Amino acid sequence: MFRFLLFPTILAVSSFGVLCLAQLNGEALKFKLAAVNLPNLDLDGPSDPYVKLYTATQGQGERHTDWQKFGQTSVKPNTLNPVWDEVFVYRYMNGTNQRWRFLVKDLDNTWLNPIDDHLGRVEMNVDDYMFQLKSSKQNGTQNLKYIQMFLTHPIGGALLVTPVFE
Ligand SMILES: *[C@@H]1O[C@H](CO)[C@@H](O)[C@H](O)[C@H]1NC(C)=O
Ligand SMILES: *[C@@H]1O[C@H](CO)[C@@H](O)[C@H](O)[C@H]1NC(C)=O
Ligand SMILES: [Ca+2]
Ligand SMILES: [Ca+2]
Repeated sequence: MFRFLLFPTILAVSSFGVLCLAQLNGEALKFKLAAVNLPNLDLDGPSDPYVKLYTATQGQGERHTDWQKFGQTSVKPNTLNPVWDEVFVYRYMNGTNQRWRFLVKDLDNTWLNPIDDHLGRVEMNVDDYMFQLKSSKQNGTQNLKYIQMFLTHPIGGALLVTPVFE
């Protein structure tokens, strides 16, 4: 008898849950990545870059463990100007101080050189990214291609974040 009672309750809870999620989930940002002028840290040809994507929110980001990985690109072999194909989806919630940390690395993974070199790093507040997107739209640009973020550690290259609208 318990079973018969339980069933409608679960239905009601789950549809309520869907409504809540729709409100809390924020806006899905889609973007692709490219980079220009990366440093070359290989002796036998250009770097083999890839990117690790991390995020932290409000009151976080001081400790290393605050950063959660939410994506990683493929490796583009032998190039200092990689264009990655992956489309990343990020749940944006305005005003919650979300931050991105993107690490660009060079795949080494050889016996002599087992640790991947750093090709650059950038951190950005996602509200700032959205502000830049909005202001370039207001300037009447259909020709917005990307938001450019300059890399540090080491300094040199830049990461290009290209919004994907579908
Ligand atoms: C975020 O919220 C602020 C203040 O409410 C608003 O001015 C801004 O346009 C919002 N930004 C986005 C990307 O929705
Ligand atoms: C948009 O135009 C304003 C005023 O001309 C300028 O200050 C701003 O930098 C422009 N924004 C972008 C993203 O081009
Ligand atoms: Ca290397
Ligand atoms: Ca190489």
